[in-house]
Amino acid sequence: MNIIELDENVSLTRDLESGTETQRESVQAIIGKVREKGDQGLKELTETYDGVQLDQLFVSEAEWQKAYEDFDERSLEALQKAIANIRSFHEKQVRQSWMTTSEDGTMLGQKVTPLDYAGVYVPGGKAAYPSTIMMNVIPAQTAGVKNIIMTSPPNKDGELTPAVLVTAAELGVTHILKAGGAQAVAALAYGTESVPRVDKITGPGNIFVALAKRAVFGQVDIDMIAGPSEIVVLADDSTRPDYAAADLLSQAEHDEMSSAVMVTTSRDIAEKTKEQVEKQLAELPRKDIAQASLDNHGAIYVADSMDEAVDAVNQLAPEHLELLVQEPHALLGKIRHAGAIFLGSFSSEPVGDYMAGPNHVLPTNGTARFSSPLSVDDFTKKSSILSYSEQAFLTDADDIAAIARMEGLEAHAKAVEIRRKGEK
Ligand code: HSO
Ligand code: ZN
Repeated sequence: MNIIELDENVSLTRDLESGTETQRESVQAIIGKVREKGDQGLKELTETYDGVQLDQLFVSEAEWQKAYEDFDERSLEALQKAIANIRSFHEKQVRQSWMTTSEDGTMLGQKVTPLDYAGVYVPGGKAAYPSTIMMNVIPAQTAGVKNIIMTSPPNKDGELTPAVLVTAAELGVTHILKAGGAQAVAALAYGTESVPRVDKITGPGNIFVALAKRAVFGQVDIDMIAGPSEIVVLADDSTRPDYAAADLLSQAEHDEMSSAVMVTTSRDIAEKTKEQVEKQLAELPRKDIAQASLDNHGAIYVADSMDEAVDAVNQLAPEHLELLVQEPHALLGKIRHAGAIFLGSFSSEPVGDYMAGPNHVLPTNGTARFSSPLSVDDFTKKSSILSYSEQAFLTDADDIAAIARMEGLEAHAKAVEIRRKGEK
């Protein structure tokens, strides 16, 4: 990890994979096949890409039960505690419908309605994270979505991991489709004989999943296309280098493309953190991934003042920001752009990944400038409500007609005037 004098040009943004021409073509072909052949197409594609012939597309009762037998009590308790915390946080996000009534009898409002169907994609293999299942399913359930279809690619034996099945069961998910890649996204977007068409698809995935989500956007809604994880640690001369290093590594181990950055006002802390990173890195099972991430996308920036450091943080607009400084709460007001802000020595980033309650699906690649964590709002939509009394209508009618004529839209004006004159 290099120690660099801070200048104005800091950025975390990396070129996001937009896929090759061949990948995009194959995604289109896969979507086409699922649309044309439904369940049969899905099965054929699962055989081709996952190497398994499935009789049943959905997880069976017997599979759910076996998953519990293969799962230990300690892990189950941890999951249950996390689920309770995440639920209680998201319940605070629920918005009520509202209506205002004026003296003339006008009623105006907004009606909030949950989506009917949500589809949650869960990657296969080692990246089938229980935490990500919770973070996608809970906001949907809290919003009031009645039908949640989860989908995840099966292994060569046609199975999903016990952790995925138990997490889903603990959440109350009842439908898990055994499908991955673009074919799973296509099935959710268009529906098949056995897979209902959903209204929105969320969840992370590889490049094929990302390309497929982009391709079906419009047919259905999608969440953001999440980029590799990012962390920025803001440090002063009070920061413990061992804590800072451990937290940087926690995100660097996600992916070679992840980005772990420190911005500090103290050269001494910069040097000690660099040493700690090297020492702790050597012990990690995923050291190769973390090393590659730090080599290509990691840095320790030294700033002349806290104001300059905060400006840099806002420019970086990181997914996760840790304020590992003496007075974190005093700085909070100055932070404008970050997906999640962690204050003080004990709010280590993994606290947010797993347990605290806020969502860990966060804007990456500088998009915290304009977008927000995944939330209950992502699984609802709003309808405007308008109810005019005759009195209110008569007050506004001439003005409405005037604006309509400004726009050259005579039928609009007439629709109002026909009522004003009381014509039959
Ligand atoms: N830090 C990741 C989420 C995650 N971490 C899942 C562990 N498991 C992106 O925010
Ligand atoms: Zn993480």
